Amino acid sequence: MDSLKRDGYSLLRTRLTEQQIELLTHLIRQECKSPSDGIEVSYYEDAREVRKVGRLHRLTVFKSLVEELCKGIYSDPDTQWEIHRCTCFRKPAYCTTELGWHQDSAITWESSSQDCYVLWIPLCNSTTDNGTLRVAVGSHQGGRIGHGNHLNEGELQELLKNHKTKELEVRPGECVVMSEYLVHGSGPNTSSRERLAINAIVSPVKR
Ligand SMILES: O=C(O)CCC(=O)C(=O)O
Repeated sequence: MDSLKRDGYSLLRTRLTEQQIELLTHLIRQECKSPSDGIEVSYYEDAREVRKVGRLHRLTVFKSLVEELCKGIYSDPDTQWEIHRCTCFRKPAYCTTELGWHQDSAITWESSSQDCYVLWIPLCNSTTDNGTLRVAVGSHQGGRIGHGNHLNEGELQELLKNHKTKELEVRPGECVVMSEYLVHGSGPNTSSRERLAINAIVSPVKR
């Protein structure tokens, strides 16, 4: 996966089936109505638009499907994977909120000392009009910026001088793998359909 090294992201060869997509979509909608023990349902930052469903890896089905997708990261099928976070962002139709540019790595995060990857898996067709993932190509090469996670305005302006941004169009169940240092975010959903996507921070278990 040369593009993962060079650009900081790549499309995995593993993907979810239609039945798996339907199941996960159904479970996420249920969790939003009535969260199971340990699942966190909140809003993204102050925006009372974007629903954030966190700790989804506590549900066996999410855990095992994410582990299955991880097999596409390394060619060694015996690698075991640890899931640090698994979250869904649910953007309703005509939602103006954007997820700001950030890295999925921060000095204070428990997982930050390991070799981490981020998986991003839309459960619907993810396009430029419904708030798909946007990336700053190659931005992982500088490692963690400041303390990591959200970039301040100065850091962002500096970064955008040196890196092109790209909106990734991804089909349902396909999986984008990113470096934990890749600067990314997502746009507003101007379409008439809800946009659901899950992401997971994973690392290989050291043996
Ligand atoms: O699903 C999205 O809109 C973006 C998710 C994301 O950037 C993240 O969870 O780090």
